[in-house]
Amino acid sequence: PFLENVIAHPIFKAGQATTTLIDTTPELFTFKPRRDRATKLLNFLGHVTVNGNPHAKGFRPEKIFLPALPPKVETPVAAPDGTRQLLLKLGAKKFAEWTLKQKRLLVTDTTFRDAHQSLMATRVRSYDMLATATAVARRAPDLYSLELWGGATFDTAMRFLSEDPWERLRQLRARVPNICFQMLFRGANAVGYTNYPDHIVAGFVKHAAANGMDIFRIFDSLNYLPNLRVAMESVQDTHAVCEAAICYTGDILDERRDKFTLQYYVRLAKELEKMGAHVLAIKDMAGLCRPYAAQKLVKALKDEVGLPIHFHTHDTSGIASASVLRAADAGVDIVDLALASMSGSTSQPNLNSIVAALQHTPRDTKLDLGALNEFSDYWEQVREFYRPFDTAPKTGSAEVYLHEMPGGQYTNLKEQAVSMGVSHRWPEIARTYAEVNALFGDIVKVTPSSKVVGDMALFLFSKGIKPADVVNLPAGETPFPESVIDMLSGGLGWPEGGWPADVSRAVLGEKRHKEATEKYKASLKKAKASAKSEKSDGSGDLKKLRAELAEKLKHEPSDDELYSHLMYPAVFADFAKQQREYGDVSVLPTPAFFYGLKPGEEINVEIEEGKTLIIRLVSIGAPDKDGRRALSFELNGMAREAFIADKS
Ligand code: 3PY
Ligand code: ZN
Repeated sequence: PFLENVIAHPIFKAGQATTTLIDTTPELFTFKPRRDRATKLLNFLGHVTVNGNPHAKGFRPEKIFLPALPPKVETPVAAPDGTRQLLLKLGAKKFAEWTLKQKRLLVTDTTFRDAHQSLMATRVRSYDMLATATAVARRAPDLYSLELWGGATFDTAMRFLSEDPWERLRQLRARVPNICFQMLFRGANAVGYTNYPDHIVAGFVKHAAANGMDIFRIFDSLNYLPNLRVAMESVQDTHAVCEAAICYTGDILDERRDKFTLQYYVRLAKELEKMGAHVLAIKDMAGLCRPYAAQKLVKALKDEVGLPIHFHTHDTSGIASASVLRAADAGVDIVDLALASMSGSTSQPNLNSIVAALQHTPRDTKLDLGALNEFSDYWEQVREFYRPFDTAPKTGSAEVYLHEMPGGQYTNLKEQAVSMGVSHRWPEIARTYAEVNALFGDIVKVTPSSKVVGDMALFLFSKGIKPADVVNLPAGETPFPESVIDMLSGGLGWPEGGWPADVSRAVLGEKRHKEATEKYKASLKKAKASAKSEKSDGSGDLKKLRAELAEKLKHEPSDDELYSHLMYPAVFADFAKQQREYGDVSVLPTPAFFYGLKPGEEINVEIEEGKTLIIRLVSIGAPDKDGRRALSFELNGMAREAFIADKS
């Protein structure tokens, strides 16, 4: 088992093991008891088959799904060098200079992250990504990056898919050695929803970079720049690219909206450049950056800052492709797009069509459209597996300019409205969301601030309180959602100009309102005073946290376990329990994972390279007197039974 541990260690796998690996890696000496992986998987399949997967929303497809055919790829042809090799060779600064020199429009493919976060509640499993990853590395090596991690993927992987997000990162890295990997990082919130201490943010960044992350897009949900500092500096200490984001909201072309103006964005961009960003992102998370606004903004930023500009938008309006093309005309360096069958609506604009649109023009992306179309065909089949989660609007809508909801939140809030039984009143809810935004003084809305606006909107809607009337409520006496109280107390940092005093007073009560005001004033002074963050190394603190977790787990935690636990303690505990019970279920094909098997259905399950189980469900027995059903399987041709309590 010791040798197995060594061979399985990522440093060994990466061919970078020296003898110090043994001295510095105590976990090599922790031996997992031999488990019967097949038995655990049969139990899992049995449970899902009899009782359904609790995360599949009760959906039971009639048909047996055929496996999706991955795009063709000749193996063992090695993946050609790509941006990852360039980054490792040049270092982040020179890599950014290289980026600036490219004439072609560079493209980030968001299919593995934001596209499914925005269309399908972030439910796409590693299995479906891994099946096409080898082809992507070989047939689209000229992509600038693959956005495949961070944002909501970290917790949903564990929470709904029983998957280890760190494993996903390493498995994809093993298949795609050549294209830069990109993640979305929520500044001081890392991949969570609240602010974390500096040393946790810094440790997380370091661990992600060591496991293959190359580009960190860092943003703050209120554009409160001090919240970006620790993450930015931590990235600058690694090999990776520090891509700092300005979150775009409002409309720079509308002169009546004088808060989020062109000057405001240029000022932020210049600050980020000073803070050491290698690349600047325009993060238009709701798809509000209209075509002519995109052109004007990109032109101004190109004139005023020396960094490559990366444009991120969503197609919620249906015309975001026009924004991308206008941005390209204005000289934007990189754009985010999603493969055709995973694009449009609340997702990114269509990668394939933009590639086609730019062929034979000066900004030709030089990507292989035939390959991209095959990738899209693959995803069209895969998307079928996720039908219960696929709830994005079917068409573009100009309503987005009214409610300004980010792509990823739209489907979530709509789901919440369904579960509250008020989905038929959606237009009112959307209006309330817009009114809450106005109440808060018109703010940037993106995770987690967008969630707070949503919480407040649903709260007021369910209580029948009009947002405009909040300021007339007796101060501090209404049981507002905890998230709202925390945000107005400065828990997420501060919006431009602070919170409106009358709203803060009504929500927090006089005493806490005064404290919050003092905190805000102090933050303004501090932001001016500190050129660099005073982050302590926090190693003592991490040691303590690690020891606490060791106590819980009854073994020395790995860094994966430590950071998963620190981000999401309860979710991680459930995930770890599920792993002990069923083993690694990420190896199951997606329909089997969500919907179980039908009698006669057979699946191939590769539990490790070269080790495949052929599992066939033969029959499902009637419940016995204790309500247990016997499920007959064939496992590699041998009869096996699982006894499952029928709780359906
Ligand atoms: C996230 O934070 O998950 C986002 O996608 C924000 O746009
Ligand atoms: Zn997005």
